[in-house]
Amino acid sequence: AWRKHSAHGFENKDEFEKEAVRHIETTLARSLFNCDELAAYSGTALAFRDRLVIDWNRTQQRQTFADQKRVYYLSLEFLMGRTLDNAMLNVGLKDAAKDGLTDLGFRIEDIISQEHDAALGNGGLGRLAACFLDSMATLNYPAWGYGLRYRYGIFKQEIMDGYQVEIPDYWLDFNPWEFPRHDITVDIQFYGYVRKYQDDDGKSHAVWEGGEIVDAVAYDVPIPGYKTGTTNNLRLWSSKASRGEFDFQKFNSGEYESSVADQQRAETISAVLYPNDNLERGKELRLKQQSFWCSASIYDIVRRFKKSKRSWSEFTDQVAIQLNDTHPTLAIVELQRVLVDIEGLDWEDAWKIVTGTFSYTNHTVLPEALEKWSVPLIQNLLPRHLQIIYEINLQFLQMVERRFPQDREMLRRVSIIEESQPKMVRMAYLAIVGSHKVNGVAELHSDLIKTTIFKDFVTIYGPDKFTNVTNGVTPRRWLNQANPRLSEIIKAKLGGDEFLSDLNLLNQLENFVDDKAFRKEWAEIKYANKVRLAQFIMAQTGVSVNPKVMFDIQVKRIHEYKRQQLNIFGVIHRYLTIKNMTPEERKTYYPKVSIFGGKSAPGYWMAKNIIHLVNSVAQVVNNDKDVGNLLKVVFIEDYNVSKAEMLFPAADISQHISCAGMEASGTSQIKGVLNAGLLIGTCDGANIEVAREIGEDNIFLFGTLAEDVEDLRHAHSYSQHSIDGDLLKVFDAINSGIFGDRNSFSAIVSAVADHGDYYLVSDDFNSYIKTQALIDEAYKNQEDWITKCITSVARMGFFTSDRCIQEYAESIWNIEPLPPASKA
Ligand code: 26Q
Repeated sequence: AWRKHSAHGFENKDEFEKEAVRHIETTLARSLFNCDELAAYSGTALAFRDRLVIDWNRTQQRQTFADQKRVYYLSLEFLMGRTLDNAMLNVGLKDAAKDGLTDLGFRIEDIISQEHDAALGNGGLGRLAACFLDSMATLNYPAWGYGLRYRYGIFKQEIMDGYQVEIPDYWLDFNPWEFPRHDITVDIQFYGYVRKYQDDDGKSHAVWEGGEIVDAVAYDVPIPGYKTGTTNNLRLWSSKASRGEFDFQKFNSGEYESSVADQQRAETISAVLYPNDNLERGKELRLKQQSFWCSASIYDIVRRFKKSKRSWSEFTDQVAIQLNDTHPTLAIVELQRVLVDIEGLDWEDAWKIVTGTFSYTNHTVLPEALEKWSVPLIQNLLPRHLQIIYEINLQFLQMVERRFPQDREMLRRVSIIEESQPKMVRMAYLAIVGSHKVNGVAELHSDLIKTTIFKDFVTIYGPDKFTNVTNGVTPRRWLNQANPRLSEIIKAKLGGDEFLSDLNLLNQLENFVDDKAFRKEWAEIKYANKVRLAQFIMAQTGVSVNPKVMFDIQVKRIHEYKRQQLNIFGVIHRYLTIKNMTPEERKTYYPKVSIFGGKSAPGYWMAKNIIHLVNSVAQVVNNDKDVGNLLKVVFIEDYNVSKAEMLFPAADISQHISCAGMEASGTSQIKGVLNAGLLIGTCDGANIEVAREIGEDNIFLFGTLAEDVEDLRHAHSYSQHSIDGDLLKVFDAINSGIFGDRNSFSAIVSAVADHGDYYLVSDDFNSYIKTQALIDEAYKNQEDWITKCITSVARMGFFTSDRCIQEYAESIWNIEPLPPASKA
């Protein structure tokens, strides 16, 4: 009912076929006689794209006309994954496409899997941004995303001889989901100098002159909501040599090569996504990316505001800007610069607008992940911005001094400028000072930032500036799309698919926990998903796994704090246990498949070692005749969003075993439970809230508590660090060389045994192993296991990203939904 139009609209199977074929023959200029799966994908995508575009144009018109407050979500990462299936769900004609494709001789699943993932992100933070876009559109919020259009997304991972190798991810060959807007191009300035002068009234002004200009060209991506006509916009900026700058003089005078080289230098800015997660590295190109994207986005937002002809005092009634981590912090400085230097506002008036506009989400407490930029670097690239940062800092420190006289230590601690050699700008502090709200992403994390890294700022601003919004995921992708059959039986039981937009409705599933037929189907679906994964594993790795045994997965970026090393030590322990058994004992032992996946940052040597160890252990275990089907170890190459959609539905159990206090939230535990798997986890991040929601009986928690971490670390360095006997046996096995060259893995062992065990692997090993034994035993009782799974899914309503967006909208952005007329 929300959609009544038909310009290029198809409404049924036959019309779909006509549209898809028309696109294949005309838009793509291909003959139907050699229509392969890729061409069929392209035709299908273009047919659905036409449908999206209609809603998109209407939504944008409606939002412009309504002229109410919008939110802008600034993120350097949007880890979107594939789009077609999601577009089909939201347009609502998937069945028509399915039947039409069958007529043309294709299976819809094969067509969907032709699409290349849009992988413009590293991991959790980027995927969160993608889930938030989905929820903002679904809830009819007037919202835009702003990001960078990287030519290369996160690298593709290949495993060669057990080692990670990075392959460039050139993904733009055919991307029907983006629309270039060559008419929306913004000049972006770098380098140069600042000239100061006084006008006739004696007022002083700053002018940023000289340097170089690069163009930012907008590419727009439609973001459809579920069961609504709202289709929001994601605007990605691409860098290009400036039209003004392209040196025709050079070009004509025979310096063709160097003029093209200039062009390439400009295009480098948006060329590649930085592949580090939770590690900051101060490279000039990264700073250039940040400032390029912030300037273009602020220019665009201000231009849109100015078209409404309102007074500046109304800016915060029209605009909210959310900063996804500190990566867009320069937007604060840029808005202040535009308001003061270009629009001529007084500093104080401008600053009130700025702080009323911005809010900042923190995603980490890891000190090595907190962004800092060197003052000389900013001075050179952004001379005016540096002056503004100093002025912001001065005003802030004066305010602090008035409130806390005589506390010089406090001033030193909270200064936005770190007095090091060279001086550094602390981006998180700048983001806090320039925002009206700061949030963490899970309760524990939001509490921790208030008592540790941002403690002084709570003293200064009071506790109300700091808040929590626990992360969530979109059930459209992470339940319906990833697990269509599970979604289907839930729909049947609940009498409709309203749960996909109101996830709390899942709680009605508890009424069916004893329903025999339902339980049977539930188990069959898990089994079918495991069969599919087993086939994939066979095709990709040649390893045969039995879908009847427990599938245990840990898939996420590889990082020491996430402790994949604890997992693989546990696997080795299990292997040694099996090896020490008699054939009789083996017959009654618990069989299991242990699945790993994830990328390491290319320069993160220890994480790469961990990948190598996992693959080396897999090689030995999978080929050991004594072990047979009791244990298989699999490393899934190139873990990404579309593989996640296959993996979580096939998991009996997933691992979220970070060192307590270090995983801000995590979101994959949510994906695990929502897809009818149980969790083993530490008391960290959102695990704690998952346990609270689903009940402690339905989750396997173990290990050190965050509050004890500091003391334990301290103990490691003083008393003799005593290591669990079982773990020592694991180390002996590694050191004996049975998994290959012992030297390759000595660093992994030493980090625990000799270098302070910062991540508390030895402290948690014993309880980890014991908990794994509990899981083995629990899995034997399939009836209880299924009860736990159904109960858990029923209680996961809280973890929809729709709830997150509602919280942000109400308590941070202060915005209202704008539903399409027919829904109002
Ligand atoms: C910073 C500076 C220079 C280069 C790269 C970076 C950089 C890039 C990506 C720093 C951090 C990231 C990504 C961080 C991230 O994904 N954090 C995760 O965010 C999730 C969503 O809130 C949480 O669930 C995870 O706990 C958190 O680790």
